Amino acid sequence: MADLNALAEAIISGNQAEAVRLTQEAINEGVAPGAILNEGLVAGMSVVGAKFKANEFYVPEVLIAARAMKSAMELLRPLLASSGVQPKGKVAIGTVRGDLHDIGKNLVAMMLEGGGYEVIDLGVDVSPEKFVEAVQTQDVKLVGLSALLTTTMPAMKDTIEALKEAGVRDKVGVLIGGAPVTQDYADEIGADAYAPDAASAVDKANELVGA
Ligand code: B1M
Repeated sequence: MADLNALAEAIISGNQAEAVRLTQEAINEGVAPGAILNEGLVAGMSVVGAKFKANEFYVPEVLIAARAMKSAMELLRPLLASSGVQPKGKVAIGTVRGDLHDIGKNLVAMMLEGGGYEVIDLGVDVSPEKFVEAVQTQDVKLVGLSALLTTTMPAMKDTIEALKEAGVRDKVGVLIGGAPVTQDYADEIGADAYAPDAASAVDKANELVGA
């Protein structure tokens, strides 16, 4: 009998092989893909996020858990698509123009995926135009901007301005973060939310899309 609690535990402990095995077992037994996602993978990643926030887990543990989650997601993704389980929404995330730091952005992307979002990762050094194009061509609900350098923070403002100029600013929520970024800066440039870490990013995303 498929054990979704054990699957959540495998994610929390970052046991990739066990996470894949339990996911496959649940699929074979006909457990609904949405239940495997929410009661197994998302439940596990929520605990990981809470532990990370509480400084009980550090970056390596989160990366290992996210790797287990991603491997299990590979099995589940095609089934979720065909069973009509809707992600909470699409998030286009990237590190802003001029900035090559991606460790934090990748963590945020993985936590968002673990939180039930479809993530379009635009990579690093992403121009405002590229963010605009993602919003215009895909049904994006949230734009996530990451910056690690004080010198690239203004590119966050430029990106928001570009969204306005393209007439798509009102279609999306804008979430920003990165070590030098603050709530004050988010307010100053007109972002919708700021998150200090990857787990909070999921909470903020949920608030913004009403999930
Ligand atoms: Co760079 N670097 N770096 N660097 N680097 C910093 C950021 C720096 C603080 C180091 C220092 O001087 N003490 C400094 C910035 C100073 C400043 O601007 N005030 C700096 C500098 C100066 C530079 C270069 C200019 C160095 C040079 O070439 N002279 C250069 C710039 C290159 C460029 O981007 N154009 C550079 C290059 C590099 C490497 C390539 C060597 C490497 C990056 C590798 C990579 O990312 N693939 C690197 C690294 C690793 C760092 C440090 C050491 C670590 C950053 C990191 O990954 N932290 C960093 C010093 C430090 O922070 N201790 C430093 C771990 C990560 C999990 O945390 O990214 O903060 P973080 O993400 C967190 C939160 O911020 C938040 O959630 C994450 C998880 O909790 N968050 C979001 C992040 N994005 C978010 C988005 C959200 C929400 C939350 O919503 C969308």
